[in-house]
Amino acid sequence: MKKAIVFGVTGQDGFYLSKLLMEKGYEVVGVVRRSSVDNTTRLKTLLYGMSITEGDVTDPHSVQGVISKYQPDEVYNLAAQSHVATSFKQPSLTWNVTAGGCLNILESIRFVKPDTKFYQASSSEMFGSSFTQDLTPDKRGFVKYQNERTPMTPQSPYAVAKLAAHHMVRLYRDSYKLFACSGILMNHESPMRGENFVTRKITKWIGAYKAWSNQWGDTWWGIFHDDEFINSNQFGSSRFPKLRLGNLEAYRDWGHAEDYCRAMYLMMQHPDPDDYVISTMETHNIKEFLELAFAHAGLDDYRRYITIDPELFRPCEVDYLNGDSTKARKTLNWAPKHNFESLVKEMVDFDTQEAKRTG
Ligand code: NAP
Ligand code: G4F
Repeated sequence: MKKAIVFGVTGQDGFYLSKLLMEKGYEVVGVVRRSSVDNTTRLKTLLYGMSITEGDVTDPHSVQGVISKYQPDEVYNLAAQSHVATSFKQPSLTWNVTAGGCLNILESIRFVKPDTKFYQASSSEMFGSSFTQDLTPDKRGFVKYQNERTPMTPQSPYAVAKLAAHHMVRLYRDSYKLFACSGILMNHESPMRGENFVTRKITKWIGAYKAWSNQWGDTWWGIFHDDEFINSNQFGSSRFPKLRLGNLEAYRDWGHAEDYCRAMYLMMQHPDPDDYVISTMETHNIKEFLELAFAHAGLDDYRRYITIDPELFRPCEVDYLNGDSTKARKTLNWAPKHNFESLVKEMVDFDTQEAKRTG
């Protein structure tokens, strides 16, 4: 039986990766940091089949202790301060967890068990403002994309930290001959997505709004909108806050976390360690996400339900991500099973059911 340690097991990808590894017959050890309230809620359906141990990637002793104790075949580093906007407010913490954490794991593997395979969760945020540009086949326009050869110009403290970790992985692979690989993953979402990322923020809001309007909105006089609230009548007897969003113009290549965790696993099974871009090869802006999500929920024009909050704009933005994952598709025989439309619908349906269930 192979043994895998997963750092960052309590996050979105921790859930899908642990589930996959357990289905493949692995013994999975999840590393959970100390918290004053339970942070293993995403894992509730998996906990009976895995071991949980305490550790924090910023603490080299705890990292080394876990690797010494469990002597893993594979280590996956999903741990990060992963919110881009937060990284502008907490750059030191982001650096320590996201860059330093990766280094602590690499060093522990080097000293304790150098034949351990290592996966690093690199990010398409590292491309920042960069893209590669080719003429379209009819030579009338250009197609813009990012692949393994695209230069990287990170636009946030998070992306700078991820890029430092990414280079560290390459260095440990080249200099110490560790089996160390990085997945340069484009945005990936699911019903397990953190609630303050834009996709889940939208679908959570839709679920909550539908639950509210089932109770208050189905009256003959209809509902009344002002700038901040949707009101059940002109007196605002019951009010529901509008969905507050920032920049709606940015393009993201949104995939499903389940597909992307399968790509992580495949990278670790390939005979040679390498870096791979993982993407759907399709890009949409936030307005397109909103249009599809609201239409699927049976709501009319999304613009009536949102309010733009300048506080939610970032000091620097990544305007355009569109991954070219040809290398992973050819070398790892990987392809996504979900698409943009099925992803959006799954998230809306999940959050609508959840809001109904929890009242
Ligand atoms: P996530 O939901 O934010 O999960 C991050 C995980 O890191 C959580 O388990 C968190 O624990 C843990 N963590 C944070 N600080 C830690 C520390 N000091 N020590 C140990 N663990 C710590 O992120 P995700 O969406 O699953 O993404 C997984 C990884 O892929 C992250 O590294 C992210 O940066 C990267 N990535 C994500 C995407 C994407 O679109 N999802 C794309 C590219 C790369 P708590 O639960 O206790 O907070
Ligand atoms: O959902 P987001 O916060 O994701 P972002 O910044 O692209 O980062 C995610 O993907 C990266 C991979 O490319 C990961 F490495 C990273 O860990 C994370 O998982 O924001 C997406 C877009 C941005 O352009 C943002 O400005 O949505 C825009 N946006 C507009 N209103 C908003 C909001 N983002 C958030 N979080 N909240 C808003 O209200």
